[in-house]
Amino acid sequence: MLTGGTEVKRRDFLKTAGWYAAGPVLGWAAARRPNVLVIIADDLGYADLGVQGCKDVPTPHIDSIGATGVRFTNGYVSCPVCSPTRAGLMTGRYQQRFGHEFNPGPAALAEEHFGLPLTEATLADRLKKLGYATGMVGKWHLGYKPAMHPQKRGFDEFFGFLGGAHSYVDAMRDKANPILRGTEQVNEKSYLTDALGREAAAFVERHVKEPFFLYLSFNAVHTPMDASERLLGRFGSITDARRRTFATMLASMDEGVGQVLGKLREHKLEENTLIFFVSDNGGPTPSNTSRNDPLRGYKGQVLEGGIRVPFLMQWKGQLPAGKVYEHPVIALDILPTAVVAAGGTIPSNPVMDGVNLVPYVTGREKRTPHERLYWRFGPQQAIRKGDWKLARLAEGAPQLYNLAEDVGEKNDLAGKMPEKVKELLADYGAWNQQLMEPQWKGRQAVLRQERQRQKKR
Ligand SMILES: [Ca+2]
Repeated sequence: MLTGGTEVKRRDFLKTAGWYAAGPVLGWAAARRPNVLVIIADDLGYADLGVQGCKDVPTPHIDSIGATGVRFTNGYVSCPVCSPTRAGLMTGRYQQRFGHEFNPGPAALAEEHFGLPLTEATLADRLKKLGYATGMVGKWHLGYKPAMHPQKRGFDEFFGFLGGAHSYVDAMRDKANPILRGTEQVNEKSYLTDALGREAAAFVERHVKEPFFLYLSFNAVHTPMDASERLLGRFGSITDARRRTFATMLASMDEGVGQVLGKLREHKLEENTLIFFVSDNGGPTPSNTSRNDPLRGYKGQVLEGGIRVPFLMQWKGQLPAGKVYEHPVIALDILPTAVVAAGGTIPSNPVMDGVNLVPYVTGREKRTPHERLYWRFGPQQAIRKGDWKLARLAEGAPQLYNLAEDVGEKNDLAGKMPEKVKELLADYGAWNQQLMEPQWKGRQAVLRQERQRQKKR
């Protein structure tokens, strides 16, 4: 919680920065800079929201973000798994530029130097510099070591856990990955997703009088499949037990989002808050029953089902309501959009890959935000250029799809269109040259190594 002293300093800063004078001159409707709320879901598939076509689990609160603002139908993340996507989102940069290509594996087995490199400025660092109160609630997954802790990466406050997954019902189950408030372990008794909603709403309540940035990072609907007992009765009509569990996990997250949105409404902050909702990767259908239809593929793959996700943005009064935006966007865009909205600027060095989305969704800028988008995840590679997508999976030749005609990536045109394949490979190669080698091994390699070590003993 902020002390009085910090608040005074923040007010002084705002005066020095000339904010109070600059606002009206620049024509901003709001009397102060917008709050920034970034909500990220974990392993939520493209079709896992009501507004995205989900029929058996209502998600009215999350859906309302798209209804009050913008829903992106071609919204991507920069990796089909958790940690690298978050590294991209937190920096606005393709994470392979700084070697953050893979998940680390479980906390106890992760490589010593795993974590978002300290050379990178996070969204929290940038907004804190602009005088924002910054808080994070939920899953971090960007480093386990003390130097990588959220409160060392720009966040004033932290409630959550450092690992990649967590039990929802037993705070003490994973000794290497406890629930923390700041750096102190907490024996949380509530269902974890309920607790994250509670903490996020409390953060808003504490900071209604100043610009704030809240990063609300749910681990729902990632495994383990722990049902919310409280919500099971609501889904009695779902006969499949795992799907019923999933429904409670998703419903609890929707309620948590509702709590935070309700808090913003209560304090009349809706028109002064920029909100994003994304999932960190596509749904891993076999493990949690999530759905990616009509897309092909799952979490872990550079097919659309692994990288195209629910992607919503709201800024009431500033952005059109109920707009559906179809040009491709990517979670890397969240940082520049937020920093510019906060009155900051984006230096050109180091390279920023995301763009400010506001002029695009208001229609002031007619071009597409990204001529090309790229993915590299170990041996998997992909590029999207206009409607064309070239994807090389872990094995086999590159596949070429026209996503405007074939969103399900069923009709591989690579054999018929060698010139297009060549063009996209050359574009991909030019991007790939700018990247670093991965700075640690992927989760699978870590687990394989551990199995071999166990065998030798
Ligand atoms: Ca994930």
